[in-house]
Amino acid sequence: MAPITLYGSPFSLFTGRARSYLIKAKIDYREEPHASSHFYKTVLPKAGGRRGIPTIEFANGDVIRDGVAIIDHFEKLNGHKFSPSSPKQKIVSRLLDVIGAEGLLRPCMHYRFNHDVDEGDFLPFHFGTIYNENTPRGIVSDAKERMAGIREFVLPAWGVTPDTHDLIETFHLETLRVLNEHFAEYPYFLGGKPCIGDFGMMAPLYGHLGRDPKPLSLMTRHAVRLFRWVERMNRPEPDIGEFKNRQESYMEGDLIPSTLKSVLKHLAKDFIPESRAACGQINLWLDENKHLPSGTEVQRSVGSCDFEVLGTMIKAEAQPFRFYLLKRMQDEFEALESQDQKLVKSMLEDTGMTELLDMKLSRSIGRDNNLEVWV
Ligand SMILES: N[C@@H](CCC(=O)N[C@@H](CS)C(=O)NCC(=O)O)C(=O)O
Repeated sequence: MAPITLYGSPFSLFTGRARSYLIKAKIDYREEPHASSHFYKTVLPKAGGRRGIPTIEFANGDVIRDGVAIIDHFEKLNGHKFSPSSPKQKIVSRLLDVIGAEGLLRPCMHYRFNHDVDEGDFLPFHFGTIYNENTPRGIVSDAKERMAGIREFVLPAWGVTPDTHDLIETFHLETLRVLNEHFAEYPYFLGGKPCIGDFGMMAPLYGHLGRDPKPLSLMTRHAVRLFRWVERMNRPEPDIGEFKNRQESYMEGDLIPSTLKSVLKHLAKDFIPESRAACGQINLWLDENKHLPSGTEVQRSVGSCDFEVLGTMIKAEAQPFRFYLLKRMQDEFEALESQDQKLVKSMLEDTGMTELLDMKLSRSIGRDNNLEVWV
């Protein structure tokens, strides 16, 4: 079979998740920048007109836009190889996916734009490659101008302002610590092979936090076992040589080990207050926008919300996509037998995550023509 084309970029957060999946699933692909006339003329119209990476193109010309849809596609084809089937692990896999892909963007944006922006050509080079068709002043100076714009206008949308810098950094160091402790014991989140949640967590932990100069130096200094997980996730073999247990399977007995519970407990301190506030804001917006015809494209954000994390107030945009992913966890939970639901609930209680089961949008999100749409 001819290789598929992965439109992406080495420093892109969401490409990191899809790429890791393709590597682990041993799917032949070639990665290319999306700044090309072929992408704009041929791929973009089939991607619902929404420019974004990752997007993949098959040899027959079919296109899938969005990392979630790409992974869904291959999971279906390969018999859900990376989807655990026992109740607690199933839920934790979905939970890590949404936290990774949508809930850890503040440190990603902070370190990239408040620490690394003046670190030589590292970032301007990468930005240049995603916009390289229109660079009247040359790739590097054009990229620098774009990056200054992102710093000024995009960072606040994620809640990254001078008032929140200290919190973001302290929180991130604790994230490194708890993840490092987990990966000192286990090669992947759920044992000897990656689950969907591992791929979700690769989004922030590779492209930004495990690759940009400053956060990479923090990771190598404070969290070598986490660094090894990042490496491992980008290799086709299991890469678990330093572990005694070389079984390539999820932990037995539907175990969620205490090291993973500590990770979830820590992440809940940021993820829960933001999700609660965002859910309220999006539902308010949906109430005010009842007239939207079914099939309307879902915007990245619909207003902003305020919440408190460990004593610091944060204002960030409320993003429906978080709830598109969270619903997958809720759906899995609702499909469980009531005995299993009890086990899952008690595990979620231990980690401070129970509230997530009830955080629902009043209108659901589907997909049409490669776009997320209001149903
Ligand atoms: N929900 C999408 C988000 C993809 C996304 O926002 N990607 C960013 C880069 S990491 C992007 O494409 N930005 C606009 C661009 O580069 O054209 C996914 O999971 O794939």
